[in-house]
Amino acid sequence: MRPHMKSYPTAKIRNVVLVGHSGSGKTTLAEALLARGGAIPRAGRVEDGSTVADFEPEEQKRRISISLALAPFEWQGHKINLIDTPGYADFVGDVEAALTVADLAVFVVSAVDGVEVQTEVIWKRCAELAVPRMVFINKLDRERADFERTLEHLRSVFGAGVAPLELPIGIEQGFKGVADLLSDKAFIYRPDGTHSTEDIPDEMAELEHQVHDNLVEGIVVADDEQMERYLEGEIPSVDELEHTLAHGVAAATVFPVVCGSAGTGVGVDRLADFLCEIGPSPADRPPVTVEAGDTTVDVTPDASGQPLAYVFKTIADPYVGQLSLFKVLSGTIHTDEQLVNTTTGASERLHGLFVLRGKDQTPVNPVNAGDLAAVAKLANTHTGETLAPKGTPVRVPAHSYAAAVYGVAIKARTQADDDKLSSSLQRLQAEDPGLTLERNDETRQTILRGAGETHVAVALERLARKFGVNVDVEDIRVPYRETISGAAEAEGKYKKQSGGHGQFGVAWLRVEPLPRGEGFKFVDKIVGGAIPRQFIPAVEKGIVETMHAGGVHGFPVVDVQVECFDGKYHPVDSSEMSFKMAGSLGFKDAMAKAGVVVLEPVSLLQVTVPAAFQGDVMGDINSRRGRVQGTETVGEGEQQVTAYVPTAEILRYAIDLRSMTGGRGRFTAEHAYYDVLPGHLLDKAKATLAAAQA
Ligand SMILES: Nc1nc2c(ncn2[C@@H]2O[C@H](COP(=O)(O)OP(=O)(O)O)[C@@H](O)[C@H]2O)c(=O)[nH]1
Ligand SMILES: [Mg+2]
Repeated sequence: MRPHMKSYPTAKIRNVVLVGHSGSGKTTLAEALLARGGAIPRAGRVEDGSTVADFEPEEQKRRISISLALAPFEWQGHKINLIDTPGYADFVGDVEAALTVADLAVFVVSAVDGVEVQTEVIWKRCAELAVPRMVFINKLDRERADFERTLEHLRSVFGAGVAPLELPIGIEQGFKGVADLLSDKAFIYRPDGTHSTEDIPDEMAELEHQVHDNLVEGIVVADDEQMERYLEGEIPSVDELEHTLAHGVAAATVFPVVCGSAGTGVGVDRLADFLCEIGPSPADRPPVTVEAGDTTVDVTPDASGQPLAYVFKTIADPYVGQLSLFKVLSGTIHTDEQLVNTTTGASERLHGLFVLRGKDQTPVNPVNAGDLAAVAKLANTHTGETLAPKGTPVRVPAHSYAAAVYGVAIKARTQADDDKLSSSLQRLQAEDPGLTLERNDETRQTILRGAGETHVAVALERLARKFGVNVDVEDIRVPYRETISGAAEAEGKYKKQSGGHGQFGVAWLRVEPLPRGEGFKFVDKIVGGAIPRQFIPAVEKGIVETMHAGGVHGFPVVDVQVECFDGKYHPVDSSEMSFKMAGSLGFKDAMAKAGVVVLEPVSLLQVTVPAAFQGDVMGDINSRRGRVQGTETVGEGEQQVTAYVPTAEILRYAIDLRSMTGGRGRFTAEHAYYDVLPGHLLDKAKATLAAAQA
């Protein structure tokens, strides 16, 4: 019989997300915790592609985490639902997804590299969402590891709530244990990851006492009664201190800092202890506010309440179908439960419930309020949707995704690839809503967008691996257009005499420019039957087709008014065909006489950066032919720069802004209007058109 996972009560569940900058050691720490908890026989290595969390080929190839991964393990009667997340900015969508179900975020910070950009970005997001936080200072065994510097860094960036619970004993190769500031004990580690409990070494006793006193003071201020006793000289017990501390953690006002090494195992078991002792259970968190029609309802993780599940992630699997990862917000969910997707209205039966660890599945039944589990083959359910009993139309507000700001044009390699492309991309989007897809009819390109270069590259690799669809990548072509700069008249004459009955039609046309964005206007000024009524629409049709096919430079023509004011016909030879041709020929001629200008799209660009980068960003916008419209202070020390910039100049802005600001900037860009392309750039614009037609 396959092993079953035990069902844990809400109070014994800890939903813990590991977050932080790429390379800080999250995946290695998850591995160490799983091994220590007995969930896996031994810890795998990121370098060998043998970890539980980085199981996808795209992750193993790059040696980075790309998707969130579940890594649950059992520890002292608790079930710790660890969620490993990517630290790379392109994949912040999965961090967002994990934060919607986590009750505690553990920030993994490298003692060598300190607080890095993505750590700051995610901390800020956690603060907005009021997610409880703690910090694991990692890599203390590494050369150039520095605990004090890292702690100072944490304090300066994250403020006074940062509270160290441990000090390292030894450093770099000599790192062998931690001093616990609450109990005044030293924990010295053996190679197998277990530890012995000893007295604090003499040489650090003085420092330890001082930090201990600070910590105790920091904790007791949150509790009036403890504070009073403390002022009278009584030191609360370790249990009492932990209790008060746990309240501060749940309220997201205190951020405990512990330390260790995911590589050597020092401090790892103690981190697991802390997660159980001071980490909030789902029941310790504020209720989740869900939308219920025009009002909202607060949901608490009550195991006897209505069954309610939130799907925070779906994984497209070509073999077993789609996997849906969910959190039980309330009630108890059993195998074969019949629920309704409150977004799509689809009825879904939850056939088999299981616990996911990396890619491994272990059956579980039931799943209690607060717990995380997975289910296969929900046909009509996507990321961010809610499952509820029939007649309970409640919905968890969906979380946001990083703007899809970097795009490439994709082209199916073969007809077989083309046939499967759009359905496969849709399945990929269901898994990763941070991807967008758009068809541009003017340039005849399909554009895939994501948060950055790597995001898009990974999406294409998944497309090939999961669905066998191969595409080639092309540069995005800018949809240039052309229009006229003056007014002119011309005669469009089509005459053909070939044997029997011929073709004959003449249309006199006057063209003049329309204001930008008006498109096309046809004015029928024919009087006295110079062109018979039934042929006038054909003249217009000939003009419209020519405008679409391209004007003097080959770009679609816009913003023109065409008046048809005279013409000639032949009672036998005239036909719709001849007047369509007359319209087309007359239009081309009139346009050439009127003078032509090429138009380029201009985007509204909004860039948000720390104030220190404002000057660089504005200078860079100017060098891209952009026009800054204004700047505004938004949030803490951040500036938002608004500008109009030619779209052709910002096709790779996602990459450029990241290198300009070290990943501290973000932006949105949307089409705003068309403007005249400077003459010296015409050849370049025509070259992209030529490439497209090649
Ligand atoms: N020496 C040492 N190396 C570590 C430690 N933690 C992680 N590493 C290494 O740091 C690199 C990045 O680790 P990884 O777990 O992939 O980081 P992540 O991006 O945060 O998931 C890998 O080469 C790990 O082997 C540690 O505590 N000590
Ligand atoms: Mg990782």
